[in-house]
Amino acid sequence: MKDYKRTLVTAALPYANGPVHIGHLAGVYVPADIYVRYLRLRGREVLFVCGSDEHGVPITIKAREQGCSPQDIVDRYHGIIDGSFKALGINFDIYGRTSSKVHEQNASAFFRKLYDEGKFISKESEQYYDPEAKTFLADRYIVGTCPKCGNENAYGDQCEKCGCTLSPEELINPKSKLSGAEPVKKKTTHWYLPLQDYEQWLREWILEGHKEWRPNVYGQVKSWLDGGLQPRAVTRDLDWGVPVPVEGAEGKVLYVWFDAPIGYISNTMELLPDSWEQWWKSEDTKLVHFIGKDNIVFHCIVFPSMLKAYGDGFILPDNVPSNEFLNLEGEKISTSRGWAVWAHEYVRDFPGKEDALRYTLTANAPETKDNDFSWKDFQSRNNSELVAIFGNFVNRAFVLTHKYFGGKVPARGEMTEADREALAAIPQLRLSLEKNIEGYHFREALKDAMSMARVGNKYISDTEPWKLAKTDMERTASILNVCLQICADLAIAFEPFTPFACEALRGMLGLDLSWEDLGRDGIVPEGHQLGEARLLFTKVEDADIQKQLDRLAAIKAEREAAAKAEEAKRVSPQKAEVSFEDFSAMDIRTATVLEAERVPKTDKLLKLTIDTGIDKRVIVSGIAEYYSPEDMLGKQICILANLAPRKIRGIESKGMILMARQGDGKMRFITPAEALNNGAEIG
Ligand code: B3M
Ligand code: ZN
Repeated sequence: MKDYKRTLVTAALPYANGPVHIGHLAGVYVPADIYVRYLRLRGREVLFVCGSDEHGVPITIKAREQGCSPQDIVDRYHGIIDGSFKALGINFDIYGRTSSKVHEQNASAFFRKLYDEGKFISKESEQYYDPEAKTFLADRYIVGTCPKCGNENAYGDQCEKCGCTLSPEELINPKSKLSGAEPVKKKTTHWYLPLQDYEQWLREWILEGHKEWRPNVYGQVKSWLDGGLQPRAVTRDLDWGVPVPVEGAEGKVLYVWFDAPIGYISNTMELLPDSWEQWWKSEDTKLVHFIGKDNIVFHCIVFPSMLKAYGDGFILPDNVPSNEFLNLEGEKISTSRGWAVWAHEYVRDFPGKEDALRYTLTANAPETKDNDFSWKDFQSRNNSELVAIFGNFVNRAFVLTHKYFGGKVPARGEMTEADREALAAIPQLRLSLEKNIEGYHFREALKDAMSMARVGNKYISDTEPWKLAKTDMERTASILNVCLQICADLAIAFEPFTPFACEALRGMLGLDLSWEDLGRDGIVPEGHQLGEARLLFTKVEDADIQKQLDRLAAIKAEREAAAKAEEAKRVSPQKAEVSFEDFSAMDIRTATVLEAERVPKTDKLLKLTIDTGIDKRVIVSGIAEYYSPEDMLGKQICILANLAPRKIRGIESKGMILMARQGDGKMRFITPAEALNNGAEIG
């Protein structure tokens, strides 16, 4: 394993077109922060870089939807996102933004160097153009009818209703989202990075050189390489982004996925204008990219190829620990459908419980497969683990030391086997915790820290100092001395995971603790005066959880109602043509309902006795879901009188009531615009 002097940690730049949610936190930002906190605790030189990704089509769409500028959108969400990270203790050294001047200059210069050195290929292609808005249209800007499901609001790249991927050519009746005009094809030139030229090098660097990368990352890279790399566009026809620094390229900007990764470098430049290169161009720097699985290709293939093409000593990532996805209450988190727990709303609704979210998202982290977040599990993690084990142990140790020894750390007498065993467990768990964090296995590392808390909690429960104090204060003193050593261990071991509680615990201990103290016996010296005992964690109440569940239920109900309304509008295709003769053979009449009753042992059938003007007869009809017998009494309806009679549930039914059925299945009987005589002929 190479011995690096420093570590540069990047976390994927969140799009500033909305807040971050727990899926982002679990996937990228909490694991990255755990890793950086651990390195800082160990005294390693580390830089933690992130920032808002402020370009790209989704931001321009959101701006149009909200009738404001893209800059307004990114200003709003950059602030919300930055505030969320700070509130949750995710402490970047810089949280920059790609709409910054530094980034525009840097990204532009980066592109121009590759352009001047002929690293791009240019291709003329035909793109969709809005003749009225006089602008090229990204696929997202084209809407039309989905050929698969008939959804009239499908996008040029995807139908959100049936989930199929589309190209604008496949849309039926495509229209521009900007002007409603029908898009036309127009020639345009763009530049491409010929990724295929880097394939062999990527194989050697990753498939040969980084077999230790997570299987989901390694596997995805391998399948991309085995699938054969294609040239990737690095420019776009858009008016929001970094302008392409080439004469004649007006109206074109850098493609967001070319521009954003350079944002990592720009943010470092902004923070360290004189020394950024030691982080990005020194072999003594270990570079680690924390991302979600949908960003693997950009961080393992595209960005490294860009850096390789640029040369100038740029380093490549030593690892890209990408997580899978987190679901919410069994469903995929979806920004567009509002199915999410937004970080800033969590901070508002659960003040003082920032650790609880970090802890739960780490304990359930989707490190090797998608995982689920449920509010019940969150409550249980907080109440049964943080409060009942970690918090309870520390509280008992402090309260009893204050009660019996005035808060002074008591002397430790003769050690027993139980004392030695409890203290000896910590250094063992420390080794495992270190190995797990260094290997990016944060769920396992958290279990090691929790095991230390369980050791302490079991030790105090087994030794029961509160009972012993009645008869053997000396032994009580020894026990509490051991407990306080373990409290200090927890303050160190949990710092990467639950920083707020550990800050409070360090305050209560009144000690300056370093990672090297973890597991060292005697870190809490005899006679040392403890601070007041405070609860490190408080319970999550049922009512708090219910409020969140109700919020999600309301979102689901709204979504289902919208889907039903959408379904209701769906019109089935016209049936095959019939001749006038065919139609004339049907004898359709007005009739009035004289009696109505449910058909026993059925949910859907009503037995109606009607006056057709020709005769009185019985019709059995499947309308009980929509009408009660009382609803039908006295109503004038339309019937197909000469339908061959048939037995339904033993009842002879002569004819059929004409019903109108809409897309969602809702049915209504047909009645003449005004009352007519029964038997009036309908044609
Ligand atoms: N803005 C995040 C995403 O795909 C994307 C990351 C850029 S990191 C350079 O959600
Ligand atoms: Zn569809």
